[in-house]
Amino acid sequence: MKKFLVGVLLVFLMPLFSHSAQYKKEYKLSCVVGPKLLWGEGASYFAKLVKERTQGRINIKVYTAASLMAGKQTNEFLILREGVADFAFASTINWSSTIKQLNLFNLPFFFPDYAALDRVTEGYVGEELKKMIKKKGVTILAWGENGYREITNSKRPIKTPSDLKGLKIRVVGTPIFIDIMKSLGANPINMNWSEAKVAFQQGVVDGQENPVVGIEIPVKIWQYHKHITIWHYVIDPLMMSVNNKVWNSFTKEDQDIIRQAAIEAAYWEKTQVRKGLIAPDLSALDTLKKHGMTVTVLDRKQIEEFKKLTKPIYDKWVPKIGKNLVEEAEKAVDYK
Ligand code: X2X
Repeated sequence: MKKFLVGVLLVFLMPLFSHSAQYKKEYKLSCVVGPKLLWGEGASYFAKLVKERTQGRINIKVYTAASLMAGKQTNEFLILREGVADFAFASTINWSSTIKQLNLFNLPFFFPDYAALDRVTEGYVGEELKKMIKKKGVTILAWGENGYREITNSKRPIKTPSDLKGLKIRVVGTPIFIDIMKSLGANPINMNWSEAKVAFQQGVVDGQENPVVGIEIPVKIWQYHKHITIWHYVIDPLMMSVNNKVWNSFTKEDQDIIRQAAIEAAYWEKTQVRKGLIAPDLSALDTLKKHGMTVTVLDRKQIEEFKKLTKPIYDKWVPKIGKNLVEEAEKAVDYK
C-alpha cells in the first residue's frame, strides 16, 4: 500500500520536476533574410537538427524576412532580449546599434582575409564578446557568416575613391555605416533590407553593399547594378543565439544537443557562403561576369587609398568599441 501511494504521488509530482514538461510548443527563431538564402537555410538546418535530436521535444520555427520585428532589422537584439524571439540567427551589423562592441566587425578594411576573421571570432575576442552579450541577456552558441560586403552600383566601375563620390548607396540603419560611406565620399541612404530591393529596382539608390554568395547572387543583383568592386571593406559574422531565460529553461542534456546543432549548422552555412570566393576557386565572381557585370578586384595598394579616408571612423568608433578589444583583435589579425 505504502509503495503504491509513493508511486501515485510520483506520477503526480513528476511533471513539476521534469523540465521538458515546461517546454514551449514552439520556439521562435528570428532571421532577417528569406528562407532561400544560405543564411535562412542555415537557420532551418539548425531547427531541423534540434528537432531530430530531441525527438521533437524542441520545436524551433524560423521566422524569416525580419517578420518578428516588422522589417525593422536593427531592433532584433531587443526583441530577442525581451523574449519576442527565443532564438536568432543574426548579423552582427543588425545588433551593432544596440551593442556598440560589435562595431568591431564594421571597422573598415580591418579584416584582410577569412583566416584573420576566424582567429578573432574563435579566439579571445570572440569569447569576450560572448561574455558581454551574455550579460545583456543573450547566449551566443556559434558563429556563422553573412560575408565580406562588396559594393555594387548602376553607374560606373569603382576603382578609386573619386569613382564613389556622390553615389547614393543604400546601407543598413546602423550609425557607423552612415559615417563610413560619408568618409569615403558617397551619399549613404539607410533602409531596411525589406525595402531595399524595391529601391534598387526603382533606382532610388545607385548602389548597395552586401556579400556576393550570401546575398548578391541569390537576389540577382545584376538586374539592378552592372558594376561590382571586390574590396572586402567590412565583414559580418552571423551569430546563432538564444535568449538566456529560454536557454536556462533547457536541461543540461538538451543544451548540449542545441549547442552542437548550432555549431554544425553555423559551420555548414559559413562554409557555403565562402565557396567560390577564395582563390583558386573564384567561380562566384565568374557567375557575376556571366551575367554581364564588370568585376573590379582591388589590390592592396588600391584598398589603401580607401582605407586612408576612413581614419575619422577609427578615431570616433574605436573608443566606443573599446580600445582594448580592438587592440586584441589587431593582434589576432596580425598573428602569423
Ligand atoms: O540588410 C542587409 O544588407 C543584410 C541583409 O545584409 C543584413 O541584414 C545585414
